[in-house]
Amino acid sequence: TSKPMRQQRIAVLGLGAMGTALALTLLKTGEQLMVWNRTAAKADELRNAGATALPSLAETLDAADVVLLCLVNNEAVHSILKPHRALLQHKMVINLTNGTPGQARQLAGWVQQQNSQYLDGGIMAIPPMIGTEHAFVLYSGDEAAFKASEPFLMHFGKARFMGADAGNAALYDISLLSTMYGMMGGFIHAAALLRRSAIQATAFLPLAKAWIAAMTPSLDLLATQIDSADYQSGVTSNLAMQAAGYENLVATARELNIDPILLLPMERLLQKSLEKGYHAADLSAVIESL
Ligand code: FVH
Repeated sequence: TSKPMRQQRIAVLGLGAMGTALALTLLKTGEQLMVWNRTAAKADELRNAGATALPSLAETLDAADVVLLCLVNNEAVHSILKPHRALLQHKMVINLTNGTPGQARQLAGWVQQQNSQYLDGGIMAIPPMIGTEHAFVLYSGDEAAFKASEPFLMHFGKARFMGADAGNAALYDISLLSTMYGMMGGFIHAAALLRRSAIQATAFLPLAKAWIAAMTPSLDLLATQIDSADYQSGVTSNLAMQAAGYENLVATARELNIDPILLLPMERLLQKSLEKGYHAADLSAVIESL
């Protein structure tokens, strides 16, 4: 008779808002889980939910097959793993900490030197979304590690493998966050303008959402123009007109004594684009000035 395969022992390191959400999700799916956090008290909730919290990081690493990290940044990841490098032999390291593509590649190289597999991840969700249909997580690095861990990774949200380059997940993650911060920064600036007239952000919200939804399809044309470097094809709103209109965004902020700091980089890019002769092109042409 053949022995049943031992279940992989997963350790979640980092029990902030996100690490806790990840660990609770795995516990709900019946995974045997070890947890560790620098501030030990944060493991209490998970211990009560059925996780094992060993007294030290060394004991946790020693007992784990899969080491899943979710810390504040990659400096913290490296700083906790480095002193225990000898315990990382033949493990699977899954790092869901936000970082740069370069950091992910460096960590991948370092983990491989310890004879372990490295998978980097970018979580596209906030903690309450983990385990819901709206969450997705981007992974890159060791494909065999991804395939082997997919059965539990899929519980966090849709799991998408972005390629063998460990930096890819971070590249897409940062690109999506850049898109998000542009939108949120714009909304916060708008709310500051409206507040001058005692208009609540919540009252403005329906209009803002309708406008964002109406404008989202225009990304299709922008993307096509960028990929072809033909910034004039299909243009309906030329850059000279947009630059003139944009001046009113900055002027309105100043008129209302609102710092135009969030608007100024785009104003500068529009001016640079005009200097380069892109008067008849679309907004996509500003990419040439980045
Ligand atoms: N929360 C979110 O909305 C986003 C969603 C997308 C993904 N991010 C990234 O997830 C990582 C963790 O974020 P978080 O929300 O869990 O953050 P915190 O609640 O602030 O917890 C931070 C944990 O990191 C530990 N930590 C910090 N410094 C160190 C260190 N030098 N050594 C060891 N651990 C460290 C901290 O421990 P403690 O302060 O409780 O002792 C927490 O466990 C992050 O990359 C997001 O960008 C979240």
